[in-house]
Amino acid sequence: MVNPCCNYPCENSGTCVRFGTERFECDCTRTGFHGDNCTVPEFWTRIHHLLKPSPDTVHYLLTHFHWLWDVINSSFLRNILMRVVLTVRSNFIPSPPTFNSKYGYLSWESYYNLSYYTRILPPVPEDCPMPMGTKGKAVLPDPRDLVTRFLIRKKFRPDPQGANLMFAFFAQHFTHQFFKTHHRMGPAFTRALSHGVDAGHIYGDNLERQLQLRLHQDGKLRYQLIYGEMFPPTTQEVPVAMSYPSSVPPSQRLALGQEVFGLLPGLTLYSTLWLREHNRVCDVLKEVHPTWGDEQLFQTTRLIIIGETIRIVIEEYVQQLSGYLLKLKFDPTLIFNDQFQYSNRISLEFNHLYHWHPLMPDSFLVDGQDITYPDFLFNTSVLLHFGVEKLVDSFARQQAGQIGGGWNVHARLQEVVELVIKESRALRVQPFNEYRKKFELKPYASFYEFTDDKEMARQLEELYGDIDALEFYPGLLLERTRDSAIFGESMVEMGAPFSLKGLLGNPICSPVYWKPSTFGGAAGFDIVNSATLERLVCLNSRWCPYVSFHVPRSEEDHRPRDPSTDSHHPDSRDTLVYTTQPAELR
Ligand code: ACD
Repeated sequence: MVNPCCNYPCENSGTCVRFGTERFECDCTRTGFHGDNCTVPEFWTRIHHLLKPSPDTVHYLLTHFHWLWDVINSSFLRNILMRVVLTVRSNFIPSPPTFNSKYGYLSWESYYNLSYYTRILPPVPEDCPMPMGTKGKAVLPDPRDLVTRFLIRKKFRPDPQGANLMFAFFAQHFTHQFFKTHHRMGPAFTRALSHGVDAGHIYGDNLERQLQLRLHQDGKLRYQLIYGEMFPPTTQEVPVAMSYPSSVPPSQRLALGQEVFGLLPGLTLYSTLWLREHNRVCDVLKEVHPTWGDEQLFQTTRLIIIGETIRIVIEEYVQQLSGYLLKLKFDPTLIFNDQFQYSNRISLEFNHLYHWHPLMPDSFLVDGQDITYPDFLFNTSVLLHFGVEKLVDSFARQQAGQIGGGWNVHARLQEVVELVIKESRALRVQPFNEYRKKFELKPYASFYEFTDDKEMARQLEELYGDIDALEFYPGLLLERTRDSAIFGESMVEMGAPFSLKGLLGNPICSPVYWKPSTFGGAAGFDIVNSATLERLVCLNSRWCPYVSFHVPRSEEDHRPRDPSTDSHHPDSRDTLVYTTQPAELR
């Protein structure tokens, strides 16, 4: 007898419970619906649905009518709309978290065991007749074939919203603090046990690593000086485990918070910037708190770094990604009067969704030199050779790829993309259309509705047999993109809830923490409240390059920067050339 829950019979987030062999019941409690399949709306649900505009309408409004947004952004309406964005998005995420890859029903174990990524939808039951439930084919398409046919790049397609490589590397650097699959334990597990923005990619994901990376003096992190400039120390000086291939000489193995950040100069660049920022903030705090010891300076600086990160992510990174004309605002007080749980659990679906490999270009153009993948990967000398300023300037001027729409993944990344698909099968991730429903989007009725490319639709139909059997990750990457947008509807509507819940669910955003004393008083709180990508770079470099998450738009931005005239940011301190070196690093 087929498990009746394999049909996903419960709509509107109802819970399917099996009784005996043939019977099931949908638990519709607090879904706003009732009936056998939770399909009959209650009165207020009906009203709400009548009044609610479609995601496409909202997106259109948010990305058009400059004049209107100019008015809104400089009035009280900005705060009202930002509050709506935060609460509406966060409400999609169950909090406390629910399932994991082992438990498709609520259990204490899945709540309590932080080693698992959580799951928004339970796994496809083990006893279903088909891999995706009851629909589609008995055998899913070969991952290699799928990736080769629909995902591998033919010709580089830039992101129409203008994201650059500073954006792409930020995405990778920032997310690898909370996406850290524990490969030894398996794809269901994570090493990042705080499940959020904890700056573990700077300080390590455990205390032992953190203590190794710290200088134990004035709260600072260890570093090396090269021609008077601060860089991460080598693993010879700080012997933390890093994943470098044996070809990298010991003198070029940089010791970083995240084990894999030696992989790309863009990642070591951000690690260097945050290292400098951490040590700079320690100096600021020490000046106002001469009595504080190393530990308090370190801990308080870490909270400031987390705050700076969240501000940059919301006000610049998500701003760039969304293409919204509403000026996004990081202000935790906006939701202090709303019901909101200050906690977060990273989900497997969020991890899969965020495999944005199409962002990567065909090669890397640094200071006029075209660097190919083999010369770029694991080459820490790129950073040491060009320096922070030239790398930022170059990455900020180079376009990143469009994420959605298919055929835009560089061939070097083929295996990583295949791995996402293989993992999602091993962990029995539910079909794309089930996730569409979970996030209150209409499920696609056919492959021809899903993509405008008729040939792609035809082939997908042939491979999957049924639109309701299309997988989650291919669905997100192949869905038709919105006009002039980086990706399609589903990536935004599913990605935004995970993101905003994760960012605002951070303890520093709670009423208990969000006050000056948490950050060492006004000076520290000011650093959090004025953080920008430009300040992160220009307060920690010798001259101020072109810095942004988008490629140059204005003539001024196109102008080459000149080290002799583009000197420090006006309020930068004179600590950029480091002359003192602690004894143990000399
Ligand atoms: C909104 C804001 C616009 C959202 C646009 C796109 C969202 C798509 C994917 C995720 C985007 C950003 C991720 C940023 C931060 C992740 C933080 C996670 C913290 C644990 O319309 O609501």
